[in-house]
Amino acid sequence: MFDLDSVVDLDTYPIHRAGSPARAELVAEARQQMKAFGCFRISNFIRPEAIETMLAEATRLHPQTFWAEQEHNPYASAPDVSVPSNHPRNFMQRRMSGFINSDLLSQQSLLNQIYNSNVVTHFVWETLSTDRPVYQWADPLGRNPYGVMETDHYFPWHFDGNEFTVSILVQKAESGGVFEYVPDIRTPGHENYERVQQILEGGREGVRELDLLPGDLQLFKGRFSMHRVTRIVGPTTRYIALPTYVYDPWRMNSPHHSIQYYGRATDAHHQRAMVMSDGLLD
Ligand SMILES: O=C(O)CCC(=O)C(=O)O
Ligand SMILES: [Fe+2]
Repeated sequence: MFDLDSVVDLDTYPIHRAGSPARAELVAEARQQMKAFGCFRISNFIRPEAIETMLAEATRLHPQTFWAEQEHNPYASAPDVSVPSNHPRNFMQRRMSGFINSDLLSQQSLLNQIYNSNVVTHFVWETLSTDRPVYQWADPLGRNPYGVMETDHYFPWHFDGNEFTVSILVQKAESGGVFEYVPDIRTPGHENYERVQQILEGGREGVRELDLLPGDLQLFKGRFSMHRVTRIVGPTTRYIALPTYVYDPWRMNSPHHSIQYYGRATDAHHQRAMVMSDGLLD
């Protein structure tokens, strides 16, 4: 039987007590951060013992990491010959990073337990100030993987296939590995290619940095806020748990996106490939 209290510091952050003043205060603070910065962070949300257990799991699964060293555009979509070569859709960046795909986690995995917790999902939903329901994702590979990055690895600017991502740093790199993002640079129906191109070409206007610490909970809008992870310096592997949340639990990453990030696409990815209902590129 999963005990949320052994993982989340429910004494400080009683997310399980719907209606309690402490929870209402936490939700209000998270919403305020989300509105102001397009992202929020709750320090020491996950208990240190749980982080230890997650680190042991990630270390055990490390040999099964799918490593990518490849070029892709910020949408993880195929290049587009109908637009100029310097257009964001043709702006290729080299990524070196890995994932421990979600389907490698055991049922008892602490990361799976956190992800399957409806208390956590409900809390995530509430911080978003949205009247649309938010769900755990169907994507069998991308739903809650561990991101793995080693010396010199770099995760360039990109958008996610899912709307929202929680990140929980499990092990910090010695230096580098900083999460950078541009809040809400695109919105449904508006790609904002001009600003995206400025950032891809090195512009820093609107770029925010977040140097996470192990155990912090972060929530960001990966489908709308372009983001990256700066180059890893030093020998320590950076591990991060990445539970994802979506408006449409049935849809998955496009097969192209899934192959680039997670090394393969399943039959379900092919069956469910379709135009996104928000009209944005993958
Ligand atoms: O490692 C991180 O902090 C973010 C990873 C990420 O953006 C992704 O997996 O799509
Ligand atoms: Fe991402």
